[in-house]
Amino acid sequence: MIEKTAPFHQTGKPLRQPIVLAIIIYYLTSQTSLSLLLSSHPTPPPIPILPIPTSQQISWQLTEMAMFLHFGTNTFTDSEWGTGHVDPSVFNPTALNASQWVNVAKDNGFSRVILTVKHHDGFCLWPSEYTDYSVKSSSWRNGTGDVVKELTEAAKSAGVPLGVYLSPWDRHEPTYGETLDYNEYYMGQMTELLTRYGEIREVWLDGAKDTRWVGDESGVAGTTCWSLFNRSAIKIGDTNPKYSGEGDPLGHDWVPAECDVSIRPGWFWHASQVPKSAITLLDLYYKSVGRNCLLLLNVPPNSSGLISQEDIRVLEEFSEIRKSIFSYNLAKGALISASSVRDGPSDSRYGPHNVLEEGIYSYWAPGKAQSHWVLNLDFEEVVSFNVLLVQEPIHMGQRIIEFHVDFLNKEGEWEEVVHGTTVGYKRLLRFWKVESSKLRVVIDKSRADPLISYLGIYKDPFAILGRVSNFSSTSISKDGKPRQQNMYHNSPRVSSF
Ligand code: FUL
Repeated sequence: MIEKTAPFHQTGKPLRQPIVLAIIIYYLTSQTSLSLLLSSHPTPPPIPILPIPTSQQISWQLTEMAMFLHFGTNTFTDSEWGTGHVDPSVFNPTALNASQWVNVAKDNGFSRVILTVKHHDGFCLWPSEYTDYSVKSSSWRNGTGDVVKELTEAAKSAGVPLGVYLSPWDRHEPTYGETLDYNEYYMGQMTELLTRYGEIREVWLDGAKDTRWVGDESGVAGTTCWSLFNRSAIKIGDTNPKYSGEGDPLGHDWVPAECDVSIRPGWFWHASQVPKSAITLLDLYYKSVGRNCLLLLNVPPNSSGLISQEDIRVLEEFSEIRKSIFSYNLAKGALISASSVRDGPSDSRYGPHNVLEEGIYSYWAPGKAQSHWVLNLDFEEVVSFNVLLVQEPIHMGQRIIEFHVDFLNKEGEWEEVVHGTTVGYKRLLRFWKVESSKLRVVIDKSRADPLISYLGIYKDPFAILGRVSNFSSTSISKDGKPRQQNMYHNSPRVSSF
């Protein structure tokens, strides 16, 4: 620039051109976007909006699904809540194999297992020093067995973290009701569990602090589900299902929700009960993991000490179905653009292509202080899909309050496909099948600049709008394809389920 202007001075010509140039440069550089482009400093990352999760809470949430194992004297007495006075000799799982439990969990996408080491009847699955009401008084392994030890070892060798459920309610222990004595008894047992068996990753309790119970035992979260929450609003034994199910957009604490549900009608195994279908489990997956929650699915070992084959078959089908739906993200075939990008369009750190990178740590961030936030997907050909997946980088706080998706219809007009509220770690929405080559995700309302870490669109051939009972006769073949003709509506609708 200096070299170029020098000849004007040398020839003694008036300085008019350099002045004009300087004015133009000054004018242009005073415009925000260009000044950003010319600046040698990148725009710093957006500031997280409080509350945010701890690293343990993030790891917990990323696991998506855990397996609950209800097992104890109830397994042998056909009951759910044992009286606490059943003869401990009834406990005799002759074929018990904790490795089978762990492998069934691991092979089917469950990243943790949680065992009822003591349920309400007070019977302990480990030889506690504080009571005789335990495996040591049972016929199993002549009273020398320890289920917690066997499971810990199996979990460790499979690399699956283990949690324990130590019921505070104890119908056997005579000190129950004497607050101090029972608390000491309970803490003594907890100490045994946490000191004898290596790492216990989770203690599952009602009224927990870092995560919350979603408020029902059917595995279903609210369609709006914030991880934001006020711990002070919780009263033990007095859950407000709506508050727990939806969370609190004004909450000061980060307390994500967990949806617990059993694969069978009861929590414990009963010879007369059968597992839910894989399609029902898929529906629960959409309504728990797909609503920013963790799914804790109970799969109770039977009286021989094994997970029943019929339950395993369902879990395998469930796993196949998830793979067949979610293994290919159709959005990968699209050209993605955004209404704006933080740090300017040439910067790749916050560009829209980040939404196709798996995981939560890279994300699309729009330009600062915008109020119009859109991600456009342009396909070369028409694609058909009926599921949308959106994820937020939750370490930056949960932001999105409302969003919707439009597609370009045959008349060349934008038409709404689906409307959703919160996103959080993961949001899945199902809708009538859409066929189009252009769609856009529009964020309508957000607590701060919205950030999106992943966007997926998929075809779910198992989806039938309506009540889940409609699914029950649908079964799938070994290759994961439905055996029954699905009932798709021809035109898209503004609805989701
Ligand atoms: C409830 C218990 O009463 C049920 O038996 C089951 O263990 C469930 C997970 O928690 O509070």
